[in-house]
Amino acid sequence: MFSLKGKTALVTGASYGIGFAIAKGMAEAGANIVFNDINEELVNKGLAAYKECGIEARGFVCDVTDETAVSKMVEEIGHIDILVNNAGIIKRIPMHEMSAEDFRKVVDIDLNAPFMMAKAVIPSMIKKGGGKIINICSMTSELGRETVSAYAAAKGGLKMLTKNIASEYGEYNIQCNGIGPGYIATPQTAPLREKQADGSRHPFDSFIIAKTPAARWGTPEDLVGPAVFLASSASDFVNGHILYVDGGILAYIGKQPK
Ligand code: NAP
Ligand code: GCO
Repeated sequence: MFSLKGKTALVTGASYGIGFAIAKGMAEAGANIVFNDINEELVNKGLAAYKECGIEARGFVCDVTDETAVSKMVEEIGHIDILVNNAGIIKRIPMHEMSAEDFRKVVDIDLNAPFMMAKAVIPSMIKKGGGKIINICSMTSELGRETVSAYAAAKGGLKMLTKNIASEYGEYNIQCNGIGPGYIATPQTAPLREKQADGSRHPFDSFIIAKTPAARWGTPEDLVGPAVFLASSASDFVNGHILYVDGGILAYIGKQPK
């Protein structure tokens, strides 16, 4: 029931990071992988990385905020059984210092784009008798923190978009669920883990370790099993659920500082 054999999975922003790990895991479960990224250099880097893992992926240059480009890419791919809305950015700026343009850019990529991607693939999923949509949400779909107002607003919206797609298209055997990663060691969080000048841990690194029962940062590989589960027939009666893969952060008040 966890096999993805014969399925076509499109993972957005998957040249590296979480998207790459999820796509690689889905390929190992039998899926045919298609991915996009924002420029040719990244797509070529991704193609080479997939090839190194023995995966013949198809790559597209497509900015997920450009609806015309999204429609063209989806048309070129043909039927998509599994869509993973992974592409995303964050801008860490105190809200009162953040420009409206920066706020809009984050919401455009992290919320508007998953809407446009899902809108593009759903008609074919309905025709084919079903499909799987997985939106990559966040701890900030539930919790806020300083400097991430746009990102939290977008990821909170993405949680509700996930529930609404589940509600509107469940009758067509389309399941739409979210994955809410905890703090994962990728380029996106690298600034939060940088060693200090004196060689000590970044304060945020220590903070996250104290806030996570697993006492570690997650890795992109930690998300593969949950993603394969939500992409497979094993989750055909799971719909509108946000599966938090956070090492227990959301369950834990946090360790008393020493
Ligand atoms: P990442 O390392 O920054 O990778 C994001 C990918 O999305 C990059 O390949 C990026 O390309 C691509 N992308 C950005 N804007 C795009 C656009 N307009 N069109 C197409 N592709 C675009 O991020 P990550 O850590 O792997 O995170 C992946 C997803 O997980 C994001 O949605 C993120 O919000 C979410 N997430 C991450 C964490 C974490 O702790 N890392 C936790 C929870 C959720 P560029 O290289 O050109 O930017
Ligand atoms: C931040 C981090 C987080 C993670 C992730 C947590 O600055 O707080 O980047 O937002 O990326 O979303 O789930």
